[in-house]
Amino acid sequence: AAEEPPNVDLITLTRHVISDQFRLGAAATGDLTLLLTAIQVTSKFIATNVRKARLINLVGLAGETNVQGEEQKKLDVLANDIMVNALRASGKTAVLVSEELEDAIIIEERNRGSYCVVFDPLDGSSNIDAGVNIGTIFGIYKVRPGSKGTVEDVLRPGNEMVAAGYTMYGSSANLVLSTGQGVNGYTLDAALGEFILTHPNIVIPPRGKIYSFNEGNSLYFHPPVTAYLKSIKYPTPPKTPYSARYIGSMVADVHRTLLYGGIFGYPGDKKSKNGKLRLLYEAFPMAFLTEQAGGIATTGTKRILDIVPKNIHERCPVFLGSRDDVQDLMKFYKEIP
Ligand code: AHM
Ligand code: MG
Repeated sequence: AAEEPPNVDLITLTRHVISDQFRLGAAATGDLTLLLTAIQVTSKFIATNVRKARLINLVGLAGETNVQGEEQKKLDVLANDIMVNALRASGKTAVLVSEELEDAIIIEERNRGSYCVVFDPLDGSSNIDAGVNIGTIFGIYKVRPGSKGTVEDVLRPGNEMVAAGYTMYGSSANLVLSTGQGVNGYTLDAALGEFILTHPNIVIPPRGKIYSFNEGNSLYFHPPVTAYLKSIKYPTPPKTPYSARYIGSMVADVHRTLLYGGIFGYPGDKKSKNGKLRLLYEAFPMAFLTEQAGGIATTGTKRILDIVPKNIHERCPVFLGSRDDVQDLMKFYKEIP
């Protein structure tokens, strides 16, 4: 059989973002495009290192403990350094917040731009050594008018973010991005070294058939969560039970939820009042993407994107996914004290 002719009109991430910004007209200066270019480069660099990790002894512990008291893996440290260096050098940032760093980085005047980036450089660290999917999560704010960049510029609700996204390092590297006009997915073409638009306009199915919770924590779950899980596992016929899928990498679990639908949850429970996930650089970006894809992201009782953060590393309960599924869960929070 004859070989298919190559696609000669590839839409790269940069091309797509530029045309997006172009449509926005006068308001766009091109700075966000340049910042997103810098983020893309970090994702390519991290992807390369994730791929090589087992061969060049990057797995295992780096011998340091991060802010949350967890041991850092070597790849986490590397990914953090890659991002801090590239974002600073881009000249487009004013404030950086990383899961791996206790304090926000305030960019010195020489390199200062007008965006703030909050990120988890390598999320899902418990999966690194097993070669299971991990990812980078990021959210972007514009500094407040008149501000030169302080921590206050990122202690703002997620609904003020101008863009958010993640890169999943799996069988391929997938970058999923929203600049506030829907969600698009790009796949890294390793030969070209470019992210190519492969998933235009991602929309979450209004209802799914999958739930994604760490049910090993059931003992600590509050009654609304327990009752909700029971309702999807033991439904009244003719309804049939949901399937369980839980990778333990938020990026991978959310990625599947965006594409297939269903519900992802990391609740607050009797042991951890606010759950495990970090508001600024895990919950906000994923909530932003979920809403942009037509889904819902809630703590169970309130919209995640409306929370005003008090500190950069605070945690927050998370339920997100298909509209109908998340609404079902919220009903249990309304009905059960
Ligand atoms: P990390 O930042 O230490 O990698 O932890 C965050 C990860 C998320 O990716 C994932 O959703 C969650 O932790 C899984 O937690 P658990 O192992 O308690 O199920
Ligand atoms: Mg994390």
